[in-house]
Amino acid sequence: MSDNSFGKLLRVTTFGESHGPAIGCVIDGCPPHLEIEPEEIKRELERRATGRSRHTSQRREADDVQILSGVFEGRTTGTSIALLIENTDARSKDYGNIKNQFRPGHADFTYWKKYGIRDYRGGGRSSARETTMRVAAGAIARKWLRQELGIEIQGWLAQLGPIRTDENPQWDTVDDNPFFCPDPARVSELEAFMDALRKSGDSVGARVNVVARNVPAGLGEPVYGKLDAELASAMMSINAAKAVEIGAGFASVEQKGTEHRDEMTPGGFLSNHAGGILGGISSGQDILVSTAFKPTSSLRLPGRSIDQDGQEIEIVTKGRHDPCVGIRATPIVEAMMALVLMDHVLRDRGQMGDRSKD
Ligand code: EPS
Repeated sequence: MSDNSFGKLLRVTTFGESHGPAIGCVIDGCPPHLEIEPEEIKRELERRATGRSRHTSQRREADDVQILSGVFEGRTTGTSIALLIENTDARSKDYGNIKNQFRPGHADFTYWKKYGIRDYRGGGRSSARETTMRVAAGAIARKWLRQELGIEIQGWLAQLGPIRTDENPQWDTVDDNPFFCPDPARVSELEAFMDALRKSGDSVGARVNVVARNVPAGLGEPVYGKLDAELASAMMSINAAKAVEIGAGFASVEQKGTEHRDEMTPGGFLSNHAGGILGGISSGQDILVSTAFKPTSSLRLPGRSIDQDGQEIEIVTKGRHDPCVGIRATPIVEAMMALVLMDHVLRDRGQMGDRSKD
């Protein structure tokens, strides 16, 4: 059964292919009276877009968003919000030579195995172009969370290939460089690394972290709608995501209980190994999520593969690809955090009432 929607009370459905006429989404369940202008969505889209630095794909989309419904005189009306962005810079001929071939490490093999038909142009539905609509919808969720509960969401690049980037974070500098690196002292190293990588024709992975601050205790729906389970699912649904950690994550394997437990005092918790979630419910601490993105699989370096007839081939991908898709992932993980949290605030209110008015 196909599944292009997520969320329960805030439900987002996305549609569109990378080289189709347009991509779009429908957001159902946003409460009325939220002020929202296209420029506010556009600001977030610009942060994610390709072609804004030499370190990303050079495809140059305007990403002008049209609000087709659900907003009247600058405010949400409570009806479904439809957003549309036209694709204006697709170059489908770049894909002509691999239309019957599978890129190793790419979804085009499994899409073919599953559906038996393939939109080979730019990866079709499996393209990272799809993440545009997550960010558009996330801009609305982010604004609602800030206004309603003062929740602030901040993402950043934590590691690119071998380079750790968040040992000395200066949070107000994250948006000052094309990597979303929180440490200005590491930016020139990242630039040099990426320039050499791009020249070599290879790609690399990255780790992107996100924190949500001022999240009230009580969000999360045990046992199958735990907040951490749904955050992990949301992050893993992003293209190229390969691992998600909440709080201490895999490091908790080596921790002792006395180290991992977040001791409590009348003044609050003394640490945050739990990543702000206990038993699937937010504790009131910062929510910490870390996502690993694999190296991009569209490479101009030749590799061994097969074609749709199962014959051995040598594959070379042309086109304008990201040497590190994780560079553009920060706005996407922020958007997914916002969408999951807003859905959970609405779900919590459905059962428990409006805690902010207590
Ligand atoms: C992508 C390949 C490139 C990127 C695209 C994601 O597309 P194309 O081959 O059509 O130039 O530009 O990213 C976007 C267009 C975007 O807006 O994120 C891929 O294979 O995932």
